[in-house]
Amino acid sequence: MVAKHLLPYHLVLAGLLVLVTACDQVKPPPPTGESPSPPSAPLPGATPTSPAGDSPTPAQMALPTPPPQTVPSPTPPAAPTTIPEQAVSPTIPLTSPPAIALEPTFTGVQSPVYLTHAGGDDPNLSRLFIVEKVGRISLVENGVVQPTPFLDITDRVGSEASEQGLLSVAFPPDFAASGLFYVNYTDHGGNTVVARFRLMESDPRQGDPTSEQKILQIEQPASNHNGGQLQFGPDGYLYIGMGDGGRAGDPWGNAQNPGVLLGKMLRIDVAGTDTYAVPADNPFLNQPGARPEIWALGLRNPWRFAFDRATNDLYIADVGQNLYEEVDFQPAGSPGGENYGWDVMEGNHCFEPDTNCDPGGLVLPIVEYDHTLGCSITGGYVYRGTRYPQLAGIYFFGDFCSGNIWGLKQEASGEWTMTLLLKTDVSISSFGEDAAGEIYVLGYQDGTIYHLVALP
Ligand SMILES: [Ca+2]
Ligand SMILES: [Ca+2]
Repeated sequence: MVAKHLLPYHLVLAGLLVLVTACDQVKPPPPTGESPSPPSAPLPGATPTSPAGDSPTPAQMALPTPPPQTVPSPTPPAAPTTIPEQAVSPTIPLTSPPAIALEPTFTGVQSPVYLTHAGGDDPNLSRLFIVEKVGRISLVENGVVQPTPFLDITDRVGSEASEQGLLSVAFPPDFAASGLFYVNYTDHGGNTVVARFRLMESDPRQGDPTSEQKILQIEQPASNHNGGQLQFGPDGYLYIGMGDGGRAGDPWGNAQNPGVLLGKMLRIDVAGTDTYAVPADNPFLNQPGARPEIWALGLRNPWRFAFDRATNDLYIADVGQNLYEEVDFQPAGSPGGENYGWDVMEGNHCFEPDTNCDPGGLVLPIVEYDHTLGCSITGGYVYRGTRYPQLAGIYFFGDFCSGNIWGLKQEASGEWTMTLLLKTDVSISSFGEDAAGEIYVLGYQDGTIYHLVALP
C-alpha cells in the first residue's frame, strides 16, 4: 500500500531523472514543499512530546538536518546552564591556519551525498565512488565519471524526504579479494536498511543489484535523522551512525535509551556471516536490556563521522537542534560506551531539562559552534594526503547551510584549536576521501565535487 502510494511520485521522479541525465547541468532538487509526508507511521506506543508534525520541513532541501524553523523549540533561546563550559572554545585559532580553496573536479552527479574509495588494496587505487541520494553510485575512473553507474538500486530506495535516500557505501578491508561491499539506505517505508552487495561476475567494475543481502533493518519513526554513514573501523568492524529517529527534541527519548538502536553509534562484525555478529568486546554486551550492537550513545544525528587513518581517532559530527552544532571525539583505543549527551544536552548546553541538567558521565564535544555560523554540521576528514603537507593532521568539516569550512586540530599541548578557513556558497552535503588521502567537498545543490586544495 505504501509502495502504491508512492508510485506516482516515482514515475515523476523517473521522468525527472531522464531529463536531468540528458542535461549537462544538474538542476537543484525541488523545494521541500513538494516532499510527500514521511511514509512510515510512528512506532507503536510512541507518543511524541513535541508538537511538531511528522514532517520536519527543513528550511532547505537538505540532507543533514537544518533546524525545523516552524517548530516551537523546547529550548529557550538563552539556553541557561549552571554547568561550566567545559569544552574548548572554538575561538582558539589554529597555530598556523592554511589558506585553502575548492577546485571543481567532477560535475554532473545528481544530489551527491557521499564519496569514498575502495580501500588500499583496490587494484584501481584512483577510482572513486560517488553516492547519489536517489539510489545510484557513480564510478569515477581515470578522473572521469563513467556513464554506467557502479550500482543502481533506485528501485528500492525511498528518497522522497530530504534526509532519505541512499546515504553511503563502505568497502570492507578484504574488498579486493571478496568483492563485497555495504550500503545504507532508507527503503520505501522510510526505514533504514544496511545491506551487503557483491560485484557482478560478468563485470567486476559493477556491483550486482540483484545480490542484495539485508543484514540490518531499523524502523524509523519519522523521515528525518536517519544517520546514514557506514565506515569500517581500524579494527575491521562496521560502524553505523544512527540518528535519534527524528522530529525535534528526540520525542521518543531514543538517544539515551540503551534498549534501542536509534541515536547511537553501532559496531558490528559483518565478516564471514550471513548477517552480522556482535564483537565480543562491545561495551553493552552484558548489560541487561541494552542492545549489544551499541558502541556509543547520546547522538542526535551523526550524519558524518570518520576515523583518522594515521591515529585511528574517531571524529563524529553530530547535527544539533536549534542552537549548537558539535564535533565529538573518541580517542583510538577507546573501549566504547561513550555517552555524547543528546538529548540531555545540545553541545555544551542543557537541553532536557533546559536548566540544571546532570552532565555526569557525559562526553562533551571538543568544539561547538552556534547558529550564527551555520545550522547543520557536515563532518569531514583528517587530512593525511601527501600533496599538501601544510594540511597534515587538520580535521576539515563544514556546514550545510552556511557553506563554511573549518579546520580543527589538537595541538601538541593537547589543546583543540579551530579556525574558519573558507566561506563558500556550496551546500556541503558531505566530505569524501580518496585512497591517497585527498579530501573532497560534495556540492549537493550544484552536483559538483570539489577537491579541497591548499594555496601556496
Ligand atoms: Ca528517521
Ligand atoms: Ca553531544
